[in-house]
Amino acid sequence: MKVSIIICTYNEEKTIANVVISCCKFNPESEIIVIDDGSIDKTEKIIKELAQNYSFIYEKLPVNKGKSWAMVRGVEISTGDIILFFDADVSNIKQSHFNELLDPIYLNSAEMVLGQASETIINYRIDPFKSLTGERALLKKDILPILNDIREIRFGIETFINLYFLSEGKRIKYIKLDGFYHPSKWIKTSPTKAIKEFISEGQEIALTLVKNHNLVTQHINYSIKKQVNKFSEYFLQRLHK
Ligand SMILES: Nc1nc2c(ncn2[C@@H]2O[C@H](COP(=O)(O)OP(=O)(O)OP(=O)(O)O)[C@@H](O)[C@H]2O)c(=O)[nH]1
Ligand SMILES: [Mg+2]
Repeated sequence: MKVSIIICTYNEEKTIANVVISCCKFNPESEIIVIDDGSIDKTEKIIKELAQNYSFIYEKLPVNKGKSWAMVRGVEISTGDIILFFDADVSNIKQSHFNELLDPIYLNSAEMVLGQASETIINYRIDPFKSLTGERALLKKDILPILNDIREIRFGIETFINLYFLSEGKRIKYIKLDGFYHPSKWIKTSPTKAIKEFISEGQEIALTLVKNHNLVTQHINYSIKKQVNKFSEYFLQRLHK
């Protein structure tokens, strides 16, 4: 199965080169797609220089459209069967991280794999935001039906994808990426900007949850049904003994 790695970037001049190089170097067989979400820093210049030595697809959106728009655009132009979304602000990327993210999909032991940086300010075990990670692998065919629903929901996209997969009863696997570093926005920007971004992202996520309560209900129904089935199987087995 062919893999398309989609890197969405918005003003990540400090980290973009290393992310693109790592993706290319560790995945020579994969298609690498960089969607530049209208960056106004040195991102474009850096990427154009990289294109002389590395092979990847680069598309720049004329204006900033938000993370979800960029991710959907990446999927639309991808040709792989497996999609691996990869944030552009991360570092300490190792070959093993790609294997860990992709193997469960190859082996059909999960329909979506969510990678979590070990190097963040919140401990992996208790991080309430770990399901909103930017490193996620899934089958393209599973995300195609919701492309139009997620295009404009900006930072609500991860919440929507998670809810959709849960409501469809798909298996989600969490993995810890050892050594992988993801800077929080409190480190990336000034405190005022970080607070502003935190509030607007929170609103986008909350709005996604409220608007898609049907998916939440569907997931709850699915979980109840699964539990009931498990119990009935257990009792039937006991009865037959
Ligand atoms: N902030 C932001 N990031 C974007 C946008 N479009 C694409 N991105 C990329 O999406 C990825 C995640 O963005 P971040 O701002 O780091 O958000 P996050 O990692 O989900 O959130 P924090 O951990 O709270 O910082 C990065 O690779 C960005 O460059 C956009 O419109 N705004
Ligand atoms: Mg980030």
